[in-house]
Amino acid sequence: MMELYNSAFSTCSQKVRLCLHEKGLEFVDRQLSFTAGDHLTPEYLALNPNGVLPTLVHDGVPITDSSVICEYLEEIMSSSPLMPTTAAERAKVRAWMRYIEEVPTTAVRPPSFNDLFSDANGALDRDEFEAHAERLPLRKHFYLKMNNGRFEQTEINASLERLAQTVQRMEAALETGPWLIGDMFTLADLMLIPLMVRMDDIGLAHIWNDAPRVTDWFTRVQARPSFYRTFYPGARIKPGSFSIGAVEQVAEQAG
Ligand SMILES: N[C@@H](CCC(=O)N[C@@H](CS)C(=O)NCC(=O)O)C(=O)O
Repeated sequence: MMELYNSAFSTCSQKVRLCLHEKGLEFVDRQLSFTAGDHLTPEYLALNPNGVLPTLVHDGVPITDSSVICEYLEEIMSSSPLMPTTAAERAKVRAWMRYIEEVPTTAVRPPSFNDLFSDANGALDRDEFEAHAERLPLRKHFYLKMNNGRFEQTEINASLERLAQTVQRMEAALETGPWLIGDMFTLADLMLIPLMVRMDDIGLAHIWNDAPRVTDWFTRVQARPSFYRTFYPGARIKPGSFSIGAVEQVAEQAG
């Protein structure tokens, strides 16, 4: 039995939901609320001492970190593979995964936080805010960079530069597409989907205005059944951005 402790709109949770749906695996959806502090309770910290989502519990064993969970699922479920057959190609996927963890996953956070949580974080006075940050096992210093609930423009600019680099690298890799590693849809593609969705939702889709292969790739990923199962109503943060009809239309067009 698999249980996924996750949140509808957390990008890291979405990575794992995509992977579970790609593999057709059933799971119990355990939704936690950040605002209620569900990720910081002693019970959850016993599963994931980092106090972040997601965590997969498989037959009672907690598995943490979205990339690790996806590789774990790949190991235990060989059907619908998301890793290539040769060691050299698997190394390429892993290199993408490390890059994705280091660059776009961290870069998308400051603009996301400014867009999504600045009102809630800004409503706290500095003492309350620091007390909250103090409770975060992994993210205290990340939170403390915010002032009045917002990251400074210099931080946002650095994020935008790093996200643009990601898109440029995708555009170059897709020359031999349709996927990042050639013919096969792999964990490298999968890990980027929630980040691109988030960029789209917070008004950063212009970053791939001049990247036609990335634009096509983004249309193709939205045609996969795993996409609309992962981004169900409420799982995207742009109001009204989700409509099953629109996604199905994209799927039809993509054939
Ligand atoms: N490396 C971890 C990072 C997980 C992570 O940062 N999750 C975010 C949601 S996407 C979170 O739980 N943040 C908690 C917070 O901001 O307090 C993974 O990929 O699972």
